[in-house]
Amino acid sequence: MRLSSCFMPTLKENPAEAQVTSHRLMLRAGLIRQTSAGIYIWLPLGLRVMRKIEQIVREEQDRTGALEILMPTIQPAELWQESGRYEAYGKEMLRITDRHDREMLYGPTNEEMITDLFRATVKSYKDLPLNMYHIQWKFRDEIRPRFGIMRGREFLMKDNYSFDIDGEAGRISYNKMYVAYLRTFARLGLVAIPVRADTGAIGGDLSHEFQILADTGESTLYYDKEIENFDLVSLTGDIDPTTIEKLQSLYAMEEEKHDAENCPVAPEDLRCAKGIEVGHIFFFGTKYSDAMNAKVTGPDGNLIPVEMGSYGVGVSRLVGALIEANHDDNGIIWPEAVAPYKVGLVNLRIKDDDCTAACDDLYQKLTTAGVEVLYDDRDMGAGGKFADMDLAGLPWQLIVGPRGLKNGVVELKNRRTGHREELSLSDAVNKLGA
Ligand code: P5A
Repeated sequence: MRLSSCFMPTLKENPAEAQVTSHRLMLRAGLIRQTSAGIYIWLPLGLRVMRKIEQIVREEQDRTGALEILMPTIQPAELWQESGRYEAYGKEMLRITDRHDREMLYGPTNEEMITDLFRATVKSYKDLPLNMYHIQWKFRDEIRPRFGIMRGREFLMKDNYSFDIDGEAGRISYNKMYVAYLRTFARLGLVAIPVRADTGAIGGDLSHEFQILADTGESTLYYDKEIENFDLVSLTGDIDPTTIEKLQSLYAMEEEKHDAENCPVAPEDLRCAKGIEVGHIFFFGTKYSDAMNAKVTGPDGNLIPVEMGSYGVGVSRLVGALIEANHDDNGIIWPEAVAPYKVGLVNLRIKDDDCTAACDDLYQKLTTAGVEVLYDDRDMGAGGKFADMDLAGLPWQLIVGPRGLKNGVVELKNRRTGHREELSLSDAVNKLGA
């Protein structure tokens, strides 16, 4: 993509409304624009990052055998009246009336809708286990939307729902998701601490939140430092049940539930850190299947209410959380797995024919090799170009100027380490294309 034809409205100044780094950088780097409180337009670069996160989340779901569907954003009120949550959800639910005066709502989550799908279509235990997910926009009329897309009103969530014949099978599904979440966050380059959680509006008795560590996190966590020894980032193979049990038995609590006096962890082994909740999983058994009469025939012919769990990843929130975990004073530092482009190609002298010919050639060769390149072909000073590249946070900067070209070299800078090296043009293509 040529920057001259890309839409990347950057801001020089820090926007006054942004309190946290990720919000500030997302606005400054031209990733999002607010349209009303907690509602945003995703601009080209921001959208590319979100799509990459979505794809990693999708691949890890598909790996577990979960099936992708797409449920609508608008739901009928009746389903929520059946489950009892229509009143209970209160003002956080955006209620809509259609032209026939039917009560509808913009979905804050989809337990009711999928339970309705299930009861209408699945009749026998032989069709279980079943796990379906979708990646869809949600609306929650948060009382205090803040931190940009981290606590938005409209946000993108991956949510899935498991159906099992009994509690034991339900817990196996739960643990499968638990592992899939650890894998997903590890692929995003994040350390996510699984914390025992309350089940709140979703319900049930078993629940974990996945919290990534960041100083600007909204929650304060206390956890056994053993958890770090698990090296969560490299826990990407198949994890055996004993390891999962061990991990789940380790102490990790939010501040509100942490009781310093009765904490089972010795003070020297206890860690305290701020976290951002990027995922939340629930096993709630028959809460919705009882309320909505979702039953299957068991092996003996009796009708059995199905055991369910639901599992959510904050896909749009992850864009902000990733920035909180990956930035410096100059801007964003995208992990390669989610970077909007891998390489920023900086043409230092657009008016110099040789320089521009060399850049055009590099752009073409890299693109042909399948490398995603953002080519800064704008006619402006080097200082502004360097500042924009650092702000945008692409993992590699390939800097091309007339002086280097005289010696047949270009400069390659690693955004994270700041390391620079001079390379021949062909070595640069080979290195970045590898
Ligand atoms: C689980 C999936 C649920 O809604 N039902 C379906 C369950 N869980 S949850 O914890 O309420 O939300 C799941 C994840 O969504 C993200 N999230 C948000 N992201 C941005 N803005 C918000 N206002 C917001 N609310 C929730 C979080 O990452 C959360 O873990």
